[in-house]
Amino acid sequence: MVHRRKFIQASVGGTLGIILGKIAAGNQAPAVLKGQPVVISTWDAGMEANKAAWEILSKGGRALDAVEKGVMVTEASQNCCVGLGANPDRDGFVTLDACIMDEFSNCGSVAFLERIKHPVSVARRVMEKTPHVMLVGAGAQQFALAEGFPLEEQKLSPEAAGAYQEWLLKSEYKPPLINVENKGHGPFAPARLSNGEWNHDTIGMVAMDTKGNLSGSCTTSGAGFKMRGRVGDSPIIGAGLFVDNEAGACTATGQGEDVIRVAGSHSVVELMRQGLSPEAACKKIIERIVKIKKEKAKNIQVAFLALNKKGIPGAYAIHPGFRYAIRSGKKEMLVNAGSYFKE
Ligand code: SD4
Repeated sequence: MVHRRKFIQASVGGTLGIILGKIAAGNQAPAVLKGQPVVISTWDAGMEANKAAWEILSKGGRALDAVEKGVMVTEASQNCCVGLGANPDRDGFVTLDACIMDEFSNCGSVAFLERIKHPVSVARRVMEKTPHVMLVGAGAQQFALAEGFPLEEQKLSPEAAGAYQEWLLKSEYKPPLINVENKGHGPFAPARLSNGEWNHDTIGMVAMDTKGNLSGSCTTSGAGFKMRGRVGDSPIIGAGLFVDNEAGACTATGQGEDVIRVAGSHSVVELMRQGLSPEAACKKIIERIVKIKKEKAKNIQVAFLALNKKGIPGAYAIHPGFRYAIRSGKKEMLVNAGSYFKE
């Protein structure tokens, strides 16, 4: 019986495809057939990360494995701002934050971690091998080494090294939380790489597997030239990531301080529990942030990306420009999210 049902789902997916067409001007999230695995992740780098996640999901693997392997691609890419080649803090050190959460509400997190290539995997070890949820700084590094993760040399990408040298010219000794010049996207605006690709300092990913179970991960180098010791929303369960296997999953990107103050991802998931669509839930929490920040909202970017239990994705941002990658069935694409401000 179970086998027969699985067969029917598979053939429906095979015949019709899973994701439907290109995104129209309305920025509609693509429809996904119920019962099929799906992975979504933030920004353009999500396309490559989703490929690795899809390798696992398409073979019936667990969403937890998919979201770890997926974001490891971004962490390892020297072409990206997420891992050890990313923008350093104001003292010149790259410090990394990451977390992971599974369908049983198990979760693990590391913050202010230095010289470790795959913080998301250390976060998973915290989840699986310790009685704790979060390890930070020297303690997190000590745990990583004890678990066999090698101590790497920090090697800034040419873009990060250049940006840091430029920042040093003025050396404004405060975290650049608000930056009006780049139209309100703050220090979290995507950077154009020399190869023409757009790049970002964070990836958040959520996935649903063939069993309908949800998991999520989030990994970042945080705000460029931040104060030493600054930790954003990304490694904080309920802020940068939240998974509830009954209600849905959500991840956040953008100015972490403003995600933390509304317990962003948790709030989005609770609204999905109450029946809101993923996009409507993301929009409500974006509106809450805008209300709190008042005029300052014009100068910050925050975006949420969510998936409900039916495998439907949705997203919303304060400003235009946020997009996410989706992979499901045989198709893959980038989707532009709607935003509070229209330009
Ligand atoms: C942080 N939320 O550290 C992260 C940064 C980010 O796109 O998402 N950038 O605040």
